[in-house]
Amino acid sequence: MSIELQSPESHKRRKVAFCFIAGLVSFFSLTVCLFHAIDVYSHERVPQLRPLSRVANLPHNSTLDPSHTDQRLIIVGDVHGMYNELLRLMDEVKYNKELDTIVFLGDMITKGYDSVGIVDFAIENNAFCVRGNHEDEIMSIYASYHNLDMPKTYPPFASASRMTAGTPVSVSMEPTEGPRVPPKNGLPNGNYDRDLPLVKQLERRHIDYLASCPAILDLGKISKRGIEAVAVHGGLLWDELDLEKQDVYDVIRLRSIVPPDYSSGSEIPDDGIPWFGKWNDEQMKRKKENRFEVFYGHDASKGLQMHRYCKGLDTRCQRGGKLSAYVVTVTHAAHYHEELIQIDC
Ligand SMILES: [Mn+2]
Repeated sequence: MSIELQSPESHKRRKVAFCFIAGLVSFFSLTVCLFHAIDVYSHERVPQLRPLSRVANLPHNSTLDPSHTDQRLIIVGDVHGMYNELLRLMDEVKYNKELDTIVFLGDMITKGYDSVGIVDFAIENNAFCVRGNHEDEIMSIYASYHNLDMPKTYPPFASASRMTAGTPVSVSMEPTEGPRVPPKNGLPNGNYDRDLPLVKQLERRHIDYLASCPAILDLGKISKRGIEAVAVHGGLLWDELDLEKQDVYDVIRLRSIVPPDYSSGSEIPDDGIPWFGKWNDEQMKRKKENRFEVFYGHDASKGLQMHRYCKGLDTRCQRGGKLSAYVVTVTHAAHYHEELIQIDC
């Protein structure tokens, strides 16, 4: 048995090494703490999301003015992040930023490959929008990720507001209520795992743009028939004349109306009957001044729908369908031309 004696030099070297390692560990811990602190405090600095506005009007300078020729409204169905396809559609309609106003019918984002690109395009081109269920879900996930209050998505009542370039102003609201359907994991029907990578890519200007999209956008009297037109993502319930009193949850998600009286909605495509058939029939029974033509998306299972009082433009681009635009042009004083333009995806 032998005992190895340490020289005073090797003892000192060990002390130095120990101090060095201890210092490294402390430095590492401090860095980790610092990153946590930055994470927490940067989240706390993010302002709350703007609550959903129920009804907004397209501002006068963006609504077709019957005295100005060549102005156009380009109403675009569900894009779902299909950026190159959107650019191809804009080429096909010969989009002119000076004369044309674009309206997106919701579900601009998720599923496709470049949702951020779509929102950037919308911002750069002062496009208008309505909120789709996918924008709604992204709001919730964004709020959850940034420790914000859950967006007050379903206000029971809000007065009409005006929008300027995608931003509604002077929105007044009564106190709000939560989602009508119990949220899964605190989120209304969102797919957290699928959508979190997109949420992380969104900068504040993107989420502010999406938050500015109202549930219902009143487009004004844009047809030669002099009928008021509105844009929504899902649909409208035929038995409620007042747009302000339409149920916002339905407006964003409606696909069907259910028996016995067909006055309540469902998200399931073939639950009862399609909302738009009943809507179309009921408009004929209304006085002309109470009729609405509805442009909507959301129901790819029914595909393109061209009825007198409702036009469905979700043609499932993200699954190899088409991307659709309904283009309304003032051809000469108080004359309108309407045309469906599609591209293959
Ligand atoms: Mn949808």
